[in-house]
Amino acid sequence: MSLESDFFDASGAHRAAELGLTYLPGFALPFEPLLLAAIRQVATAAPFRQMLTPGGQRMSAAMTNCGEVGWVTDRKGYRYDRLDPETERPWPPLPESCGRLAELAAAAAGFGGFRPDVCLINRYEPGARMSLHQDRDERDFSAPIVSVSLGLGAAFLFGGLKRSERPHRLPLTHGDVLVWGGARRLAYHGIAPVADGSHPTVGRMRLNLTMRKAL
Ligand code: MD3
Ligand code: FE
Repeated sequence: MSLESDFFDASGAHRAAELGLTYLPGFALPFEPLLLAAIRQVATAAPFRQMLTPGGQRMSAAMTNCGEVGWVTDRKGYRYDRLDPETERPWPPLPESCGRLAELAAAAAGFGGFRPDVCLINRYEPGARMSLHQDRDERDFSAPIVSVSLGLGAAFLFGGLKRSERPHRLPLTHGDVLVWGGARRLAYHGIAPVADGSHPTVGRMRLNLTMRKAL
């Protein structure tokens, strides 16, 4: 059996726990209207933009942030910044609906009292992807990361602590929530190119929210 097969079969929950993540299928569905309204509001104040990597490549996913800080990348590097470099103003506040969802999901995964201070929002149009990387710009790796997928589905690539480990492929769909904590917090991960399609409420895109404690 290949490493990439049937992650979410009958034994999926067990496999997920082994890998240091908690999969909560459909957990965000009751929050969908609140989340979509929140994303629209954030994007009005801090528009989605395709940032430049330190190597000079334009990212294919467009991003924005809300919260006390926002994750940014440019020729100078990756970092969290209190100001949006596009508007030179603070990022819009983290909507209450996002904070509450993150706290509920983290608690369901055994991380009580999680209070995110930033939500990074990624927007993938068909063909956009995110190559394998680690999230290590946060100060405290003991805090979990809560991720919410909306809109078009995508294959999530979940590797090990070394880039050379072959990643598992996990299909993520609208409303799915994942909580990453513990040993796998620093695992390599990415998103395979998003296939073309249209989601009934979100349209021709995939949206991903990651709620984090950066400070
Ligand atoms: C596993 N986003 O924004 S979310 C990112 O779907 C990012 O847009 C992807 O990777 C997306 O940095 C994946 C799931 C995720 C987020 C953070 C993680 C998985 C993670 C941190 C550690 C391990
Ligand atoms: Fe990441």
